[in-house]
Amino acid sequence: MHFEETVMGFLLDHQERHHRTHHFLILMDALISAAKHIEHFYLTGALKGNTGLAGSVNVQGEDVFRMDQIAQEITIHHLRTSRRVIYAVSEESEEIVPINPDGRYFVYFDPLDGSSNVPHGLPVGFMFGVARKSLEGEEDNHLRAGKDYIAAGMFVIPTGTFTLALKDAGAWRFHLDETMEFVRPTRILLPENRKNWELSFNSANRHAYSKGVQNWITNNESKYAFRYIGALAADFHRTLSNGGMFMYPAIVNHPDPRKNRPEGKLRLMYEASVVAFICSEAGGAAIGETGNPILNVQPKGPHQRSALYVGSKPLVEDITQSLAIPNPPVQ
Ligand code: AFP
Repeated sequence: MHFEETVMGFLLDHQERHHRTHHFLILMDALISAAKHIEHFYLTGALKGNTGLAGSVNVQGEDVFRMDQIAQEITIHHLRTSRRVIYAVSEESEEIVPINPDGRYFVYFDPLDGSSNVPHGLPVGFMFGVARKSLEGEEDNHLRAGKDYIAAGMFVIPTGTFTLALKDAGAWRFHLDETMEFVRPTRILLPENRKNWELSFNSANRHAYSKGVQNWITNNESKYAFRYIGALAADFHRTLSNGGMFMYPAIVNHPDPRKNRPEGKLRLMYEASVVAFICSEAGGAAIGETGNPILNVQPKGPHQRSALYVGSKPLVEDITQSLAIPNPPVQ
């Protein structure tokens, strides 16, 4: 028989080797339990009538699905019982959720990202970033920039894959086994060979991107395969494995100016910073619309938005040149 190393065994070893506390393990156990619980509900979503709308809108003004509510309830429950979390920021809650003043961590999460896939039972993400409270001196700010996260991860539900990045310790992928354990830690490094690199963006928006980005796409699209699932965790999972770039540029040239999103669409704390952190541990890079590193962006609010270009360094560096040009003519 062949037995695999579990995620908990991997993390225990990691903590011990770095002389770290058990608190992080308890938090990780809570997040992993939440993900398995969400996965369970998602798999039976259609049969149990849970794939429809809940009848409310969230803080972003978007329709909330019943599954969004279920995933939020599950995650908050597990974070509470861990007793290790001070505050949580969730896509599903306008206000920052106070959990336990004696906790040690801040968790920023989207329990079910990629809602348009929910009615079809197609992949969605459970994405999270973790920061630790200041252990010396006063707590300055519980809304941390990505560079101050200590870990970030994404479960692609219901595919049984989990990617976890640990500060200065790499990005790792795990798979769910038949006993519902995440096993087989596998180091993820973006491939340097361009052979399988892919581009991923919502092509329906391309004429609304800045002229620099439109030109870049025109000059580069034929060199790479193109894939788009519509759920960041699933699309970025491919980018990490195959190399290339995922982007969600700012919308600045929409024919209906009211639909412009100069600040970008994705949420900084639980989408852009999460994948930027993972990507950096996998040897890649992530920038915003002005070419600024996503990891350096200090959030001003829990639900701040951001444009995002993330993936293999040569592509991210290359598109930075196009972002720097104010508004060149489309070629
Ligand atoms: P929802 O959770 O509101 O569906 O948003 C998902 C998401 O934030 C991200 O996961 C996708 O990459 C992106 O939006 C898809 O957006 P488009 O539907 O505009 O392509």
